[in-house]
This record gives sequence, C-alpha cells and structure tokens, in this order.
Amino acid sequence: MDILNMPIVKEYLRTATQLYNHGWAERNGGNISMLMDGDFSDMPVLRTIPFSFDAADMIGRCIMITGSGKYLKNVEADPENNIALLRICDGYAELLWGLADGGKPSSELAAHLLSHSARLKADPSHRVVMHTHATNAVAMTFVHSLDEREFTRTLWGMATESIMFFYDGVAVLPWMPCGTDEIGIATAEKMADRRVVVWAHHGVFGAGSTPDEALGLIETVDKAAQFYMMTAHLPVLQKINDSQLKEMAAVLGITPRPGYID
Ligand code: 2HA
Ligand code: ZN
Repeated sequence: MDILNMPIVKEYLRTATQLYNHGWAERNGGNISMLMDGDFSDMPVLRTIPFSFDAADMIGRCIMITGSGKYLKNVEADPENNIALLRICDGYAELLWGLADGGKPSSELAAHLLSHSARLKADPSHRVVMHTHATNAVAMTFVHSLDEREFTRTLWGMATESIMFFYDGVAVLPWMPCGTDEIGIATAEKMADRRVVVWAHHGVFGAGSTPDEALGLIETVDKAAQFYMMTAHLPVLQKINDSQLKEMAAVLGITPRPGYID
C-alpha cells in the first residue's frame, strides 16, 4: 500500500501544517489521528506498543496517528519519522509503518482511540480526531463559565455559522492532567453525542469525517471564541439572540442541542 499517495493521507499531512500555521501547535502541542479504510494485512508488523486502557471496539482497526513528542510542523516534510500507522489489538498496537526513528504514538492515544470508538457509534462516516491548542478557545476557559450549556450559548451567539456547524454543542472538561487514561475516558464520554470537547486551560478535541472537516469545525469554534475574547471586556450592545438562533436552525433544518436555546 502506497500510504503517502493516498489522497486522504495527503490531506492529513497538510492539516498538520495548517494547525502549526494557525499558531495552535507550539513545540509538540497537538496530535491528529485518522481511521484508515483499506487493507493493510500484507504489511509486516515492525514492533508492538502496549497501552493500558480498554479499546475493545477498536480491535482490528488501523489508524494513522502522530507520534509522542513530535512537532506537527515537521509532519508534512517528514511523515515517516513523525507519524505511525497502527493496527489496534487487545491491549497493544502493532506498528505497520512510520515512527522510523523510534518513539511511541501520541501521549493522548487513549483520548484518540476511545473518541473514535464513541464517534463511530454516533456516525459511521466518522474518521478523524484532532487535538490542538486553539488559542482563543483556550483563552476563553479563563474568563468564561465552564458550564457547557453557557459556553456553547456564548459561542452560538458570537457567530452566525456557529449553530450551523456545532448545533450539537461544545462539551467542556475542567482542568485535568493530560496524557492520562482518565482524560481519555472523560473526553470519549463527551464525544458520544458531540464532536467538540474543550479541555480547560489546554486545548480542544474535534472530530469529523475528514481532516478538513475536523479542522474546519475547530476553526469555527475558535473564530467564535475569538470574537468573544475581542469583545468580552467591551460593552456588548447586541449579539445573536435566542429567537435568531431558532430562526437560523429553521432555515438550516437542524436541531440544536435540546435545552440549549431558551
Ligand atoms: O502532544 O498536546 O496534550 C502534546 C499535547 C498533549
Ligand atoms: Zn495538548
């Protein structure tokens, strides 16, 4: 399988660069994983990598994921050293390709694998989970309530396309240590019925069918958060109100998260 020539892999690689260019991937910040369609059964297993959480639903699936400690800015130019193709087994992963200079998959492997499992149950077309340090969304977690209904309502009120793209709402996790099975499990629980999870004072997880879609979703969240951060200290004279949100939902034929619009 000529992995690097698959169009979806090219999109994945470009997306890593775009996250860096947004200023959302300082040092080794952020990670991207993508469920791979295709038959990789003829690829030899290069080594095995154990993990400590239960990802039973994912056994047999292949994913592409960025490596632990790797810089997203380097992924596109040097994929073979910075990303991995893994086949998930019971309690370990088989490395089929990549991480050629050694190393492990992302420290957020639990959040990625468990979120894939949760999103696939909600949406069979789901493929991509992306974690990034989206600047404005994180900034907002210092000055806004972390109540996820309030957080979502503020973002919906700031930009017309918010409700269009995250009608299902934005989940918020309080600050927790990152890189643990616990934050992975908590993230995946939220992902069961939403595609965006904000980690207070850290970053954002977003899900989608393609790298472009997952990135685009996080971009819409961060843009609304940017409008909020640009205006939160000013007297706000108007914003998109509840009846306008309902009007927009009717035009789009979408159902916003129940109970979120008064
Ligand atoms: O991979 O962003 O959350 C570095 C991180 C961990
Ligand atoms: Zn992070």
